[in-house]
Parts: sequence; structure tokens; C-alpha cells
Amino acid sequence: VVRPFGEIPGLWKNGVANLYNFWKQDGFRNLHRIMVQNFNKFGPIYREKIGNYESVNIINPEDAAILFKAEGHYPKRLNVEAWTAYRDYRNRKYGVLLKNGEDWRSNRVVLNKEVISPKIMENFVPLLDEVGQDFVARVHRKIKRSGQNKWTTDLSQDLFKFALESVSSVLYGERLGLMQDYIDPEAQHFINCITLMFKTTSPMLYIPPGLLRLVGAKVWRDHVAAWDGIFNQADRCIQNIYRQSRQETGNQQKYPGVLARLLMQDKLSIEDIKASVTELMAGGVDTTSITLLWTLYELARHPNLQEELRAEVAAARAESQGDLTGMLKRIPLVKGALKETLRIHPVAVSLQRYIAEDVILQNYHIPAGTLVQLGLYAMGRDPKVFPRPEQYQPSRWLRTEMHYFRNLSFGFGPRQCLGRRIAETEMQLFLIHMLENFRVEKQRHVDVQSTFELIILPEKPIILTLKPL
Ligand code: HEM
Ligand code: 2DC
Repeated sequence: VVRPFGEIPGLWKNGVANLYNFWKQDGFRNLHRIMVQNFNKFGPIYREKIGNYESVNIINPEDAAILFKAEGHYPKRLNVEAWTAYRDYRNRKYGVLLKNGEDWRSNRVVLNKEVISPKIMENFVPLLDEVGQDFVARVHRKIKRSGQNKWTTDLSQDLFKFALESVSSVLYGERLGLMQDYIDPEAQHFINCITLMFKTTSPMLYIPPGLLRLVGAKVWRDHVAAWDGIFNQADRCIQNIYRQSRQETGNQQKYPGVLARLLMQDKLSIEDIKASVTELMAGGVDTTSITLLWTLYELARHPNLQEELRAEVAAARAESQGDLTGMLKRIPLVKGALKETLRIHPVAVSLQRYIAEDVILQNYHIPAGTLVQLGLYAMGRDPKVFPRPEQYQPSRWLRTEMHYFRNLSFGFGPRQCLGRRIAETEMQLFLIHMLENFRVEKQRHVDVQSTFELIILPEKPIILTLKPL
């Protein structure tokens, strides 16, 4: 017989006491590890309430399948209150990230065509390839200047610039010039604001931003300043393209970028376009850059695998004879490496949906409207889901049985990551160019753990050495 909702194991009776204990365990920065502990303690399903944040948590692919079948026509994630509170406070529109219901769907349909459809992707490939080439040229310059035929560094700042340059080039059809030596201080400020925005969001998952605003708390003030910086910079970029688009006749051959295409189509209001383009620009920086940093770190730890990937890239280059899209179809192991990086170091600790209908999970009845979370980080490290989870093995993704509700790093279904294809293509091209040019090494015996600042980040700098081949 199916057991009632009230019998699910876990700590959900006293949200305030749980928040206190969570805070004592430094839970704000350890959320991912605390979730792993909870699954070990309670089993494959547990119910939890921390402050006002109430959820049912699952870890198995089979349960993920049930969850996503019950997501309904308007899939809804956890509402990140800090993000909506900022927009309400400043009177700004929500973009596709924060909209819900029919408003979300109608915007998303238009955006899908311009951002994630296979047809439009072909336009992005040459743009992203050029940024990848410029990154490699920049590294070569750094190596020359070092006078040691190598460059040892924490690449994170360079990768942030690479990621911002990449996403901007696709959105605006123009280069910002961030791969040069001197960069616009406004762009650097934008990058800093995104990191601060994520960092200040995580405490506000548990403590209502309205309350923090009332007492004038520093996290709220920092959060507002961070979004202000993000919106100001995005507004400048958007205004620039908007002005140009009104002067041009419109019969250009060249692909003009996502924003210009959205403006030409006239299917969304200017305010809706601005809101979503700002989210795309902000969502495109820390996500891909950190994933690439973790990937280089894993390649440095696995030199034989690195050579195997290099050989795959060389063969793909030779076979595709200058056709980049064709080349991207010939690098399954490189793609496996990116999936493997995101399995061990996911950007998102969990995927969540407010379910649209009643479901049965692990023989418990879950009523419609419940927030159900799939513990993505915990699932990626569960030996029952991924044999030998501690091993970085890109080749595991070449087996199709690995794909049943396991490849979920970008989410699932119509509400999945809108930037997914941009992110994947950008990261694949980056790795192609890096593997063709450099060997990546690291100091021995250095293990880097992760920390939770809304997204999962390395807890300390990752120092790598790049040597020309
Ligand atoms: C949503 C992951 C890069 C923009 C999401 C979600 C995840 C995710 C897990 C939630 C999906 C769901 O609920 O099913 C990632 C990862 C990335 C990445 C792992 C890179 C490694 C990007 C980039 C952009 C972006 C480059 C922008 C160009 C967005 C947006 C949404 C989203 C706008 C909200 C979509 C909606 O609500 O309809 N992402 N993301 N992401 N992501 Fe990404
Ligand atoms: C954080 O408990 C942990 O892709 C919470 O590019 C649940 C939660 C809800 C929404 C998730 C968030 C977590 C992590 C960061 C995500 C976000 C949805 C989109 C966002 C996964 C798992 C991200 C990084 C977007 C951000 C774009 C934005 C800043 C403009």
C-alpha cells in the first residue's frame, strides 16, 4: 500500500530549528554535501523544511522520470525570491528565467527559435570558434612573455572573460574585445557583479529578502548593487544594438546576433526582449567558465585521457576538412568529458519542480503543488547510479544506457536551460582549440573541493600549467 505524505522521513516539522542547525553546519556553503549526507541518512527520499523552504528530495533516475512526467504544461522551478524581489523593487520586468505560466511559455517559444534551435546554432559556430581561437592566441602571448615556455596560473578570470566574450558575440553579433590586454573596466565590473549576485543569493534562499530589506541587511544591499551593475551593463549593450538596428536597412547577409533578430521579428515587446537578453548575458558567464576550469583540472589529473582526447580532435579535424559543424559531430569523447565534468561538478546542486499532479515516489503519496527536488550533485556521486562515481571516465557516456534520466546537468524538458546549445558549442570549441595547442598540467597532490555560492564553485583557486605542444 502507498504510504501517506506525512510519513516521509526527514526533518520538516520545525523550519526555524532546522534553519538554525543548517546555519551551524555552515550549510549556506555546504548545501551539496549536506544533501549527500541526508540521502545517506534517510534513504532515496526525504522531506525537509529549512526556514520557509520546504521540499521533497529524490536521487534516483527512475524517480526523476516520474517527477518530469508530472511537471505539467507550465513547468515551474523553485522561485528564487531574491531575484524576483530585486525586479519588483526596481520595477523591472521578469525574463524567461523568472516568468511562469502562459507568459513564460509564449516568451520561451519565441526565444527557443533564436537561441536553441539546431538551425540557428549553425550561425553561432563560426562566432564561437573565433573567440576560442582568440583565447588560444592570448595564452600563447602569455607563454611568450613568461620567458619560460609555459604559463602557470589561476585561469578563472581569463575564463570569465572568454565566456562573456562568447555569449556577447552570439547575443549582439559583435565582439567586446575581452581577449585583448586592455579590457573595458565596465566589462570587468559586470563580471564581478555576477559573482557577487550569485554569492548574495544563497542566504536569501532561506531568509526572506523582504525581511532582510526591511532591516537594511548588507546581503540585500550587496545583492541590489550587483543586479544594478548587471542591468546597467546589459542596458548599454542592448541600447547600442537597438540604435544600430533602427539605422540599418535590414538586407544584410551577415548573421546579426540574437538580439537584432528578436528586434526585427517584433514578436516580443522591447521590455520582454531586454529582460531575457539580460538574463542570457548574466547566465552565460560563470556557468561555462567554471565548467571549463573543472574540465582542464580533470584533464591535468588524467594525462593519458588528455592524449586520447587530443587524438580524437586531430582525427576529427582531418576528416571534417574545414567544416566545423562536421567536426563537432566527430568528437564523442570530448562531449563525454563535458558530461563527466558536469556529473562530478554540476553547476546546479538540484533540479526542482512544483509538480502539477499527484505522484507516487518511493511508495509515498506526494500531492500536487509540492516542490520536488532531484539532488543532481548527490545523484552524480551515487555508486548505484554511476558505477565507480569517483572516477573521471568520459567513455561511460558512450554507452546509451547511461542516458536514461542521468544526463540532466542542463535540466530537462521545455524548461531546461535555454543557453544549453550555446554553452555546449562554446565549451566544445574551446576544448578543441586548447587540446590542439597546449598540454595542461597541475601540481601534484592538490585536490580541490567545491563550495556552494548558489552555483557550485571550486573552494580555492585551481592552479594549472599550460605548455605549448
Ligand atoms: C536554466 C544549467 C549555461 C541561461 C538552467 C537550468 C540548469 C542550467 C540546470 C535549470 C533547468 C531546469 O530547471 O530544468 C546550466 C549549465 C550551464 C548553463 C550546466 C553551463 C555549463 C547557461 C548559459 C546561459 C544560460 C551559457 C545563457 C546563454 C539559462 C536560462 C535558464 C537556464 C535563461 C532559464 C530557462 C527557463 O526558465 O526557461 N541552466 N546552464 N545557462 N539557463 Fe543555464
Ligand atoms: C540553487 O536550492 C539551489 O543556470 C536552490 O544560468 C535551487 C536552485 C534553483 C534555481 C537554480 C539554482 C538552484 C542554481 C542556478 C541556476 C538556477 C536556475 C538557473 C540558474 C541553475 C539549483 C543558472 C545558473 C542560470 C542563471 C541565470 C541568471 C543569473 C540570469
